[in-house]
Amino acid sequence: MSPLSKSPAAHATIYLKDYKEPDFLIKTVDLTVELGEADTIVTSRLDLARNNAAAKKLSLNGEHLELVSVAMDGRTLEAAEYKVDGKHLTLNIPAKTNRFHLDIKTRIKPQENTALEGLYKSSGNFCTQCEAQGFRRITYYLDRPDVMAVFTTTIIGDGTRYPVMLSNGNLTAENTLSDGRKSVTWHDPHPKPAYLFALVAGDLAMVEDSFITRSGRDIKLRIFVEKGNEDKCGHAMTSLKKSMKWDEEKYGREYDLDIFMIVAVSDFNMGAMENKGLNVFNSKYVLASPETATDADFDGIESVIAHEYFHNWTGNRITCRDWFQLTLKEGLTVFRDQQFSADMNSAAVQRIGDVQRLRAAQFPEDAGPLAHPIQPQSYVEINNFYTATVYEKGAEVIRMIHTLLGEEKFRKGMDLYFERHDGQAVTTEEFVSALEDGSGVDLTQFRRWYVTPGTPEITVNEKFDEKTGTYKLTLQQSNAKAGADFKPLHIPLRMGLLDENGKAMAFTEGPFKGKNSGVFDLTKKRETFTFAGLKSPPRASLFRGFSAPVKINQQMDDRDLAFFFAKDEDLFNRWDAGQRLANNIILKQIEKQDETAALPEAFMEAFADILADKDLDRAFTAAALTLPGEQDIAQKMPVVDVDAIHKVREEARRQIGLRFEEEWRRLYDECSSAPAPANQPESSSRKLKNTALTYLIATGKEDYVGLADRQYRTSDNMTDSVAALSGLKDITHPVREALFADYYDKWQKDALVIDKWFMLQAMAVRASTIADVKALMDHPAFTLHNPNRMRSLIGAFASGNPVYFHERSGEGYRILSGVIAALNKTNPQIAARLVAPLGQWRRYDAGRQGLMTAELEKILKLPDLSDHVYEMANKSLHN
Ligand code: 0A1
Ligand code: ZN
Repeated sequence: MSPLSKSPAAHATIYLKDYKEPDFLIKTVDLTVELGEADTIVTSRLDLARNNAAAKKLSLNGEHLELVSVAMDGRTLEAAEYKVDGKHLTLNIPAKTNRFHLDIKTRIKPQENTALEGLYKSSGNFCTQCEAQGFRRITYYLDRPDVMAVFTTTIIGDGTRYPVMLSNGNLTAENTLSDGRKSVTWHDPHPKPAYLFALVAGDLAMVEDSFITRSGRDIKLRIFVEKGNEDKCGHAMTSLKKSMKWDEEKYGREYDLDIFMIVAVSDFNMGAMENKGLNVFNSKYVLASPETATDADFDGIESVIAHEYFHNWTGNRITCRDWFQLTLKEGLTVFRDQQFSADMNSAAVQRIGDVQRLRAAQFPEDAGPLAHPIQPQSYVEINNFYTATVYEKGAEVIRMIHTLLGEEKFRKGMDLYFERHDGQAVTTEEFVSALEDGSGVDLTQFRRWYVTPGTPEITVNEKFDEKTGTYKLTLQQSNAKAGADFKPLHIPLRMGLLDENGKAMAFTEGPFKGKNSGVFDLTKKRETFTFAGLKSPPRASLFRGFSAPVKINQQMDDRDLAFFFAKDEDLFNRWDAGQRLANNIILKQIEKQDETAALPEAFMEAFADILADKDLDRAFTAAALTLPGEQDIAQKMPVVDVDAIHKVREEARRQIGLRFEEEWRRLYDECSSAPAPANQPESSSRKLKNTALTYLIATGKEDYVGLADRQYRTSDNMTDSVAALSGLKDITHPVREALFADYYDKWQKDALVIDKWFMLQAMAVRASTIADVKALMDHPAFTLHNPNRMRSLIGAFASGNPVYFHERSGEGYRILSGVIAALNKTNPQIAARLVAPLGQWRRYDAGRQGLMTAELEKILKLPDLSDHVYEMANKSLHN
């Protein structure tokens, strides 16, 4: 048998319009996996049912498999009775055969699987990753989400090497076989697509807890980790229990098996995976102690644990009909995890973080060659569509539905969605219809969000008639990516009016009469809202809470922005006004080509006001006092000048550091010693303290290098340690070198902690950076084959260090394309994810454009170019 022939059609495009129901369905699967050191043997019995009377052939997906045997209804088939190529096993099915079973035996080698898809080994343990199309690397199957089957899985292996053997559902049998091997059987009663299948086997430690559901069922909660990490599971477990409770209270959703398991593995392509009853996590999103994880890591764990848990209803019980519907589960589940985190923490700070992430990752994607609607219409490789657009913009789309319907009607719509579609594989259209029917709100025009790429731009025009006291607000929509047949979207505009002192002016008429804030429906290309009966000209605070994922063009000078920064009662808009103000000022300084010019007084005063406001949440203050990032500023330049942005921003930080030096010192001390204010977590204080530290270091005074040194040496938590290193990363100074050396020495045995060490150095902006990055690639602790380690150096360099990634010689680009070439062979999924920074080439000067496109062309000429990398590089170059 020839298992690995060449794929039939190279880089074929798959279209949503070609979707067809499956010809056959699979009712049950009985899977036996015999784990071995040289070979793993997978035997499956599939119970199949005809779904299309005319179908003559059954074509099962299978890749990187060796077929050992196939039998139909008990009769082993001859080689002439089926066809195998690199992607399928195809059988003829007689016309009258409506129900039959297949027994298929395959041989695989998980220990050689570097792609981390299907069954693979991580630190000596077996684990699986089947989303989106990994199951076809385990056995021949109808590997598509609209084929949902009941799985029974038996795992057989050496019980001393692999005492823990797990799969989905409930444990039903555990035996020792006559040959001494261990055998364990799991049964999952919920029909599911193959992408939710999971299997884990290894010598793992377990941490156990329980949760009583609102109907009184006692659920076992188990977290499995490598031995020695048991004491780092507490936060993950607490987060899980909070998530379970929250989903019951907020959405009425109860857990549906008797056991919920999480396994942490150190080699994982993504963050985590929602396999039914057996979530597999990147260890980064499970393991934490204050000594080894930062506050940001703790927040990340809380939100990823919640995300995967929430998928049990939005993703697993109701799944996607096909992969074009990915946002059905991902947009909705991100929205739910954001809501959860907002409820657990400061809602305003959470929202600021959500929007920062959207603007940093999704806006550039939507403005560049890889732009796609949240429901793509075609793809070459589905793994390339686990994007910021499908996830983060997808979540914004759900949030807009929530805003348009209001809390109560949204819940009614969601209830109907769960009731109507439980146990089904559905489309986004079915989701929107359920929300419409449950709420009674018409979403006809709103549906355009699903198929429109690009970020809408809203141009604002304001007029006030003194005589009549009438204010006219005109908004115009446009979208550079949507093309000539642009159709206006239905956009929720949450807004309020302020008087000249910053006091809210209640609406005098209309549906929000007497209220300070309301949601208006923007549905036309150009639309005017009139507000009458006003005594003085109002100032409009628009898109409060970022009520729609749009860009706003509103004429505001520095004074206007400073006004909103100081006064807006909407904390999100307050923060945003500060960011816009800082952006404008930095862009003006760049234009002047005089980076040392003094910052305008209006800006300094606005900063001073926030610094002095003791009533604000410290985490909010920290966010408000942090300048927009270099990439954020870059998005506003016609041709990005990475060097000018860096210089001007650093100079602004130096001036702010010096101007408020006393204040920063006071804040630093206050936040280090005084306990966090009641109702604020300690992490808020650390955030503000470390913001103060970076401004103090920015003054350039030697004293503050000493302060960072002291902070590092006396720190009892990773947040403060990393902040000290981060504050010093850009300078060349004996203290810096000593601290980085000490950190490595101290933590070399803890991979997640060492990832931070690589990342900080990859993001350093100093003359030796390129040489440092190259040296780090040769460091004994570096490997391209662990995704976390690779991302911490190469990902951080390409996406987090604009100055040196875009260094004029092109060396940064060459480093990246070399890594892409290497990973194209071993882990194409991860290789493809690295292409995007090169795809931004149109944003740079001619010299850099030439260098970046040269690397893309080189990538396209690689021998054995994977579909993954091909699609990203080809679109990056030609779209
Ligand atoms: N569904 C997961 C994301 C995920 C997707 C693909 C993976 O492997 C290729 C792994 C995880 C989530 O949204 O968390
Ligand atoms: Zn997800």
